[in-house]
Amino acid sequence: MHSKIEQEKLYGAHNYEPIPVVLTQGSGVLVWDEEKNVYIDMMSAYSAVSHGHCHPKLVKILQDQAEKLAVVSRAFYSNNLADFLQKICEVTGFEKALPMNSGAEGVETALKAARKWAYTKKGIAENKAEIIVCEGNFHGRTIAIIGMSSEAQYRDGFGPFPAGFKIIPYNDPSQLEQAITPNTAAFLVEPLQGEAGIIVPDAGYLAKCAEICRRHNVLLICDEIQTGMGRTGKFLASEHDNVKPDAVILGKALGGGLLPISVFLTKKEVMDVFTPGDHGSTFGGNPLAAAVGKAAIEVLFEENLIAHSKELGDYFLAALKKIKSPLIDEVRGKGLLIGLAINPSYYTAREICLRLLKKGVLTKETHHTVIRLAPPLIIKKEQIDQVVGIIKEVLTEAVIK
Ligand code: IF1
Repeated sequence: MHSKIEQEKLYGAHNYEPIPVVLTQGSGVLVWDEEKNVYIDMMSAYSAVSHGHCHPKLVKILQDQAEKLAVVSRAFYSNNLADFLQKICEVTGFEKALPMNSGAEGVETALKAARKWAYTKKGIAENKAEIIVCEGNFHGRTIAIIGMSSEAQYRDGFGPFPAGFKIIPYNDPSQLEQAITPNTAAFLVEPLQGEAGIIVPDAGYLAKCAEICRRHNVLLICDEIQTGMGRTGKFLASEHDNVKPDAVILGKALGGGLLPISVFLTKKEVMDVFTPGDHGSTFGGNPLAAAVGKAAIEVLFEENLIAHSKELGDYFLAALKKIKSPLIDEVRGKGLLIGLAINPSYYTAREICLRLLKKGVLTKETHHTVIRLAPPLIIKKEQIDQVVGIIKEVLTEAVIK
């Protein structure tokens, strides 16, 4: 067994079962392991590395800012936070932004804002606010967030959980209508479900939910931590349904593949529920994050990565759909967020991922049967062709086995 793997197992919590490869370096779409084997990265760190590994412009901005001013807390103003907040508001069309660090912190911020808005603006009785989420949701790992998860493993052993959450089936607007009560504050939903296995809802699903929410004065909050920042071929995945949610959470790629940055975006009426001291974070909106976050947005547009994600995603999806193999149950996705569902009667997705690893394609399974194919948005057509060829090889060899 690899000494680094042994060492990590000796000292680290066993809260993951990583694919057995020890990465040492990354550049663009490529990563290298200790034996200098090179891999095409089809995971992008769960869509946090959309700009490619160690993007030169973003690394430079990180270095320059780190030598100037990195962390001061929000006890004071800093000269570049305002520029980041203005940029993210202008790009998304929201009036207000609240910067945090991890995606889960961004989601917790949204939950708190929705509840306080329910009490102070909608007139729901104190402690009676309800928030609706979907089966198969993934919004993070805090107690409140796993409290609204439908995944037993994420909940087992961590109770008790906060009240005030309802779970409805995904991709069925009538279920939302039925679940809403006078105490409903918000509906929190992923435009595509990532962790559930890259589940793409029917076209128009989000638009119908938006109409229902509007009619019942319920906040529509989209978790775009994984689907945002151009991943699905639009800046926000909610744009595919021409929906402008009441609020959005961004994370992952907002950090440019270099550091954790998340942000809660909404209209003034909602954000104004926060008064000084209500909510915060030591690192939220720090000068380093503000510099990198603003640049991460700028690079997406400068390098035309959003349109590229759509074009290359459509190309990738079409190529995968052409593969004829009994091992493939389904190919689905949008932009460069694609899931390859493997027929479990043949292999687990992990077994296929291990075979892909041997041929230089790095990815991981989600939910036992789905292989995630979500490369950095900078990927070139030739690299997609290479990956498709390797997938074909692996599936052909696996059938013969
Ligand atoms: C893990 C996958 C899981 C997210 C959405 C919020 C968060 C995430 C839509 C929280 C985070 C990560 C977490 C990581 C594996 C990965 C993941 F969907 F991307 F594959 F787990 F479902 N909303 N997703 O996808 O953001 O606090 O992590 O910054 O926890 O194992 P975070």
